[in-house]
Amino acid sequence: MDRRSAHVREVIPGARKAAERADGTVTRTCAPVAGAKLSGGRGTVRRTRWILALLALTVLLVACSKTAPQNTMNPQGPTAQTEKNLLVLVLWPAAAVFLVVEGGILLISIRYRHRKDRDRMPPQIHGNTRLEIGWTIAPAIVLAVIMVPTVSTIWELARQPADAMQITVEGYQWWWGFRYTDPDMTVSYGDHDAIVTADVMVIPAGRTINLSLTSLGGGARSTSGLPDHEVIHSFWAPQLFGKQDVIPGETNHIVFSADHPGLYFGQCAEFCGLQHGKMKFRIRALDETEWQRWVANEKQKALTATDGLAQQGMDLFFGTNGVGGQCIQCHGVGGTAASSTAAPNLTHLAATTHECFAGCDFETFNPDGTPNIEALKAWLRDPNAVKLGAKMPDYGLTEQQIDALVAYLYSLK
Ligand code: HEC
Ligand SMILES: [Cu+2]
Repeated sequence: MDRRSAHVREVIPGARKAAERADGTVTRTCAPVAGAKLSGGRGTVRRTRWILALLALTVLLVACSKTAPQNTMNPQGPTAQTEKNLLVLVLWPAAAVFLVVEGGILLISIRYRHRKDRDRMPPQIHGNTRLEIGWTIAPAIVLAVIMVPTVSTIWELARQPADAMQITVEGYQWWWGFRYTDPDMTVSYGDHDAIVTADVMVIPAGRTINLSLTSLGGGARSTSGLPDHEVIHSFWAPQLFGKQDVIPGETNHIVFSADHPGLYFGQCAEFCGLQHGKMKFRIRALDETEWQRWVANEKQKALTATDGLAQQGMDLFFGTNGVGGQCIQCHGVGGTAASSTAAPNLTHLAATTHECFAGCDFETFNPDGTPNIEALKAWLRDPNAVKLGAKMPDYGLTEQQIDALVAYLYSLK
């Protein structure tokens, strides 16, 4: 007589034999004793399961919107189109494999599930060389076939055409800077440096653009003058191009173009610190006329405030009268003494194309086009209160100083 518990007897081959009576029936199996009830109530368990499944489905379906601005399946340029083609190409074989494998699992687990009247253990199979060779070779063939379009797409997208427009993308914690490095994109004053913007990358529609991506640190610079807090970001505008890592000390490239004038949304896709989720950007593609107008405006130095309140703000910004002057430690304003590159360049902060600020966390303008004064005031009152962790300190400005600074900043068209 085997004195071990029933389940031990079940799992050890041979032990079962010992449990078998001479007439072939088994002394005890895993089957619940007739009449035994499950505690807890089966209905509640089933209902909870349904609710959980529905919740999961809801969360999944929320992602399905044809009009979502960051939809990979709705490409608006050749790079995103090429990437989508590859995705769809791989998706079909993957769907077929999924159906066969998951269908098989479902079919077998339903067809051969445990039943009350089935007492016998099914035959125990160990190893099947032909099957194992089969399911090793089949996926290898599928992967080898998929590799051909994948590798050729990688090569195709890595090509950098010589006539492409060059823009350097700089990742900071937590905002994006854009530097237009082509010789015809220099400003018309001072050392004729490159046009520099933040948050919104303005491009000419239809023109091929070669982005050089690099990470430059945390906005503020350490006392040694070197960029601080260098981290890895990822640059991603789903309708125009897939993700590309932005790495300190390295230069990665994205070559892309936008088919039509329009607005495209993007964001950082690599966890880079506290405000990673709000490290957004926009790409504004303009038609040729509007593009020329934008370039001409960006080449101009910052306007000098003439209005009384804005003038006060300008004095505070530069510390002209011995008060203020902190702003120029980090921000640059074209054609003035403020030349720091540690924080967003403010030369044309209030240009209509610069529609969002601080990592596109805030709208620069209200829907009717008027300045979004409240947002900028809240930012200056205490950047960390509206964007936790922001690398811009709270300077304890008075409401009057904030009004003056806001007036100045909105004069920078
Ligand atoms: C220690 C460096 C530092 C100083 C000094 C500083 N800022 Fe900033 N500022 C930043 C950083 C960094 C950001 C971007 C923060 C982010 O988006 O997370 C920023 C963002 C801004 C923006 C939004 C710009 C854009 O295009 O996104 C404005 C406007 C601004 N600062 C105004 C000011 C004013 C006015 C002062 C002076 C009172 C000032 N800043 C002082 C670091 C600084
Ligand atoms: Cu980031």
